[in-house]
Amino acid sequence: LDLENDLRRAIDNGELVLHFQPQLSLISGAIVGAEALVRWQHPRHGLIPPAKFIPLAEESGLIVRLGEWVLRQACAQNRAWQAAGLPAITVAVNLSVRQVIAQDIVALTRAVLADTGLDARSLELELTESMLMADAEAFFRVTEGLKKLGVTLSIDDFGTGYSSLGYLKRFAIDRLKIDQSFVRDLTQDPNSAAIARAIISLAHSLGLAVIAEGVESEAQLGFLCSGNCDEMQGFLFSRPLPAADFEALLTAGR
Ligand code: G
Ligand code: G
Ligand code: MN
Ligand code: NA
Repeated sequence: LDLENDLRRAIDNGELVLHFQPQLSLISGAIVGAEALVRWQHPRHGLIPPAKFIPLAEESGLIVRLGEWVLRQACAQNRAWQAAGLPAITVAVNLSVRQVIAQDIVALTRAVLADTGLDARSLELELTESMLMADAEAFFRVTEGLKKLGVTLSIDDFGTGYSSLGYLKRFAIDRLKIDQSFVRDLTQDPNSAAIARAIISLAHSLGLAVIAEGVESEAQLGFLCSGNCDEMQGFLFSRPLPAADFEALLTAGR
């Protein structure tokens, strides 16, 4: 099993696929976004989840080409949905530390938006606190550059990093994604509930929007609604779906 060589070929052979997980407004109940999550349709091993190959892609440097494919595919797909007259949504793409350090992500994003014809406002890029900790100067340049393009920027897994909160006002961040670990324990653990409440309050005080990830139960949803969280994403509403299934959901909600 030589996954690294296989992965190199997979990118060229069209074995990567994107799944899309709906993001819902807690005010309107409408689908307002989709997180693009990559999977690998391996010819012999079947569908491989990203946790099995993203780390490998990062170590080998393949993450640059993989990330470029994901960004291009996600933007092209969202543009196609818009062209088909479906309700306008934002597509969110995960960036990894290695990608942001190893390539000019601002130039790439500018080129992909131009090539696909997608409006920058229909693209969100998910950054992590680990990027900021790896290289604060690069993080500043990248967030400024992406902000100038008009792209929405979010912090993924918010609350799990070790960075100071000061960066939230220094950098051009638009949204916080409350990490799944806090959402999971929301209704059993008073500390997780307090943290989730504090993140929502912090976000709103700074003029940022906030989305909860990993919502699996009605009880969690109720907590988040009464706590004024803006959006939710999780298995309660839908797992990440192949493009055709996501499109059917979006069409049904039109
Ligand atoms: O879809 P799933 O829950 O299995 O994703 C597992 C992890 O893989 C998540 O942390 C997610 O952020 C990451 N991931 C999924 N797709 C991408 C991608 O296109 N690029 C990067 N860098 N990470 C991704
Ligand atoms: O790290 P990131 O936030 O990008 O990871 C997203 C991952 O979370 C995806 O792999 C996705 O499949 C997973 N995920 C999304 N919703 C839920 C959920 O409700 N419960 C659990 N356990 N995982 C979820
Ligand atoms: Mn994410
Ligand atoms: Na996350």
